Amino acid sequence: MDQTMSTDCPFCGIIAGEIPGRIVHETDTVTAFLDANPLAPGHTLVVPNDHHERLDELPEELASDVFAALHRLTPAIEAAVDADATTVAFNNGSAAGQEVPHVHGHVIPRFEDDGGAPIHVVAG
Ligand code: D5M
Repeated sequence: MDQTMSTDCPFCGIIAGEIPGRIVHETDTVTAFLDANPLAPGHTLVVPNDHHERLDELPEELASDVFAALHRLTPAIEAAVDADATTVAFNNGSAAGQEVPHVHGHVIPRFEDDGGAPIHVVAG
């Protein structure tokens, strides 16, 4: 795969196979892997393979690929953990809680009995 990498980015390392990651889906442009600090079982991150820090820095076609992966994966993740719904969110910039500077969509399974409260997607 031809990947635009940033050397000190953990997500680039996972995509390149240099850092262990629990990858659940990959294409030439997008990879999905389990979050190391899950807010619910099945919490998954969907990332473009090329390193870009913020959503608006993605070429439009790559943004479409990320959304297409979210579209495909969200029901599959719900089914895998028997969830009733999902919270799908991007922290876009450090002031929004983005800790890893590589665009990533969180897919967080939600359950009828989890209270339905809004989730603040910040690493802890
Ligand atoms: O969320 C960053 C998320 O990335 C946070 O939920 C932990 C997760 N994380 C950090 N490092 C790893 C590795 N190496 N594998 C899997 N998941 C990881 P943010 O939106 O930036 O606050």
